[in-house]
Amino acid sequence: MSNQEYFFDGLIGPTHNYAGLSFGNIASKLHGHEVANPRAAALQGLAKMKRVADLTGRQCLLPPLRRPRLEFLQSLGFKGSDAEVIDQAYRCRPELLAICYSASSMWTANAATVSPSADCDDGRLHFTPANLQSTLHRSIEAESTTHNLRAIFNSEELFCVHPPLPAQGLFADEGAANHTRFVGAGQSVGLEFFVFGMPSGSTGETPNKFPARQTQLASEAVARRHQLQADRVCFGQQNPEVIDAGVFHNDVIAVGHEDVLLCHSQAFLNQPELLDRLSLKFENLSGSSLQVIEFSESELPLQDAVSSYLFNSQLVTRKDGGISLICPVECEENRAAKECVAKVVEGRNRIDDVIFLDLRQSMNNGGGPACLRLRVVLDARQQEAMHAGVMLTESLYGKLTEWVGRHYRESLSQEDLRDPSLVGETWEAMEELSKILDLPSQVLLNQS
Ligand code: SUG
Repeated sequence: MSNQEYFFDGLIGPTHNYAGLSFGNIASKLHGHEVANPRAAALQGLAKMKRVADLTGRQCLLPPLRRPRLEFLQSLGFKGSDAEVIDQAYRCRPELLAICYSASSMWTANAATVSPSADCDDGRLHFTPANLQSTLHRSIEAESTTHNLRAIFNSEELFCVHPPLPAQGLFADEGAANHTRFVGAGQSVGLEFFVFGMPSGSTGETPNKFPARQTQLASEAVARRHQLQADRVCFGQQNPEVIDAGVFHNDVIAVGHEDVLLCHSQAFLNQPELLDRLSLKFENLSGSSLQVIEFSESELPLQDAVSSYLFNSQLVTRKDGGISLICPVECEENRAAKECVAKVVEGRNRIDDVIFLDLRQSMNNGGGPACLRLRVVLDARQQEAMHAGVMLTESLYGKLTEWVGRHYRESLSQEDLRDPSLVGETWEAMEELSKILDLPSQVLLNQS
């Protein structure tokens, strides 16, 4: 067993809903206040996990965070029984109730930034859970995510789960959605590419319309904490114009895997210079060249890139060594995106297969295949040491689909969030999940 990349998808929680909470995320705004189907959402997510498990044998999951987070409402002055707190919040500020119910932890590309031990000076695998400062509903994920990662990767000798960065705008951090690791064939040390939207200082170019959710200061701090030498790191800035067009995370406009980078020609600021710098660093580190597959505005207009989520496809190396591109079905329905997919698969590169998946429940909140997974490269000892209960086996898949069928509603509107019976229903599901995943219920319900 050598170093291998594992995919940790977020198990979609029972309170998945459309609250229109993410400013700058076009799908979230467009579908805000529609009626969600949590059961379909979870089954779509599990079907993706099963497909990747069959292709790679390396699929795991992260549990949903316990919702509603009533402590959040209590900290804002809502008092009384659970039912009273919920009722007051709904009547006074329904958006605060939606925040404490959000299932947004499903997008585990935002759970943390991960540096495999081969890249880090102390030889440990480093995680920095994202503080998700830019949106209130996501900022309440950070503490519980840290807790869960520590329970799953529970060896200080092999893993280092840092606390999130300071909870402050200057350190706004959205995790692996703005981080890509490239590695040459047969190599263990990789080049870590950090992309930020907000430069430090007062002179750089910034978006006008929508927020930049990742700061340069945060990306630099994560690289420092993870003990990455300068030859293993490259920093770049997102093009502010694409942020204003709805690219709220870099993984909406670029995806990298092994020695391949697939991106739009407008993804980055000063793109030609940045890609030269990235390619040179990669060549110096790995002795081989980086394959950049770029689509221009005429091949794929920015608007189609954002609506189809082509660049949020997931690239996975299969057991047979080929690479599959896992796209949302929206790419099959968009003519320009479909043509680009065909070019990728027919081109001279290792991506030789495409799979279109229906992830519409997540997509309608702006979360595609790549948003739903966190990549963790583990060596043999780390594979042995991590909590085995989160590995998606055939049997776990069966148990989880059955569990979803018993506990999840088929319809959840904003109005439904005021129903106090949703609290008990959800917590009961989480109690049972802790048994299925063999994780203490104090961990899943964060009662410790
Ligand atoms: O942070 N949507 C998420 C989508 C995250 C996608 N992740 C990556 N690109 N890696 C977000 O904007 C919407 C929730 C709502 O509106 O109900 C939301 O949080």
